[in-house]
Amino acid sequence: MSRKTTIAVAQLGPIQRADSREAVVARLMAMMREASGRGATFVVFPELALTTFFPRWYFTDEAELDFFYETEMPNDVTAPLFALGAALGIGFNLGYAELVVEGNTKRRFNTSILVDRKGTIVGKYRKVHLPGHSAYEDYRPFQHLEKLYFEPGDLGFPVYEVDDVPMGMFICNDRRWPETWRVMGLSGAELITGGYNTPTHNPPVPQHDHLSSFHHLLSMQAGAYQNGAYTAAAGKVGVEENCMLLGHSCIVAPTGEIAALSTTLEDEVISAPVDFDRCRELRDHVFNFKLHRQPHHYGKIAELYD
Ligand code: CDT
Repeated sequence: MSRKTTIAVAQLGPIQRADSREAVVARLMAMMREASGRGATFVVFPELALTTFFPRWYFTDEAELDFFYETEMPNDVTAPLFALGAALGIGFNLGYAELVVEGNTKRRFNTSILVDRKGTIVGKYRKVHLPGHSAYEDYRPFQHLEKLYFEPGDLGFPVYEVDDVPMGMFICNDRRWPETWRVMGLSGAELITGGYNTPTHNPPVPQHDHLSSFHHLLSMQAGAYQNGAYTAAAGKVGVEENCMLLGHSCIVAPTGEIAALSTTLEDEVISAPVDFDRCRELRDHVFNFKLHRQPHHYGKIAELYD
């Protein structure tokens, strides 16, 4: 990928439970075509992009739960997306629920991948910061059972060379945690991308509901600026199965400035020109890690908290 290019975010409107994966992939492909038509060489899709956000329900039937997971990637349903990406020469980040069968054990992760411009998977990330709760909670109008349906990611925060650009990933709640960004910043990430499903109502703390967009953009802008990286976030947005999900998918420059922001609660492509050499404006000066960091004072950050 050239140091100067265009990147895009493909925000998804709601996916209802009855919607087929085939229909969703057709939507993703339409947005990939639009992104490519704007000159984008990379496009970001949301977290758990192939289905509705299923952790809002409590399932007791394992087969019902298994339905939402992918056991291989690409698979028959997603292969056309990979083929289109390769034909158009556009890379992408895709989030999905991953089921790994190891002997008699099932392992479940909230996963995303980086796919290069040739359609090859070059990186995988499994969500580290799982929000929500692990048991059914009666008082909630909808559940947030990520702690029941996934185990914390076991891959750390890797940074991969994707078409010559060092890239890392976050998934939704990860973007609120400075450690997420810093680990990838320290590995030299110049583009940090991810998807989200953020309900605008958070039942345990409803007094913060009006701040959901502010907290999202605050996290994205601070993460970009403090690590001198471009970042892009794709939301699944709008009213999905009676649950309102936050919009404001965005692309943020290393200066922390918002370069593109979605304005609808539907499928929407946003794009922005990027110049990865601009990361140096931060990394060589204010956030020159080698020159200015004082890690001997940061030990507590990597200790257990109790
Ligand atoms: N999917 C996901 O991680 N959602 C969480 C909801 C937390 S409630 C504020 C998020 O951080 O957006």
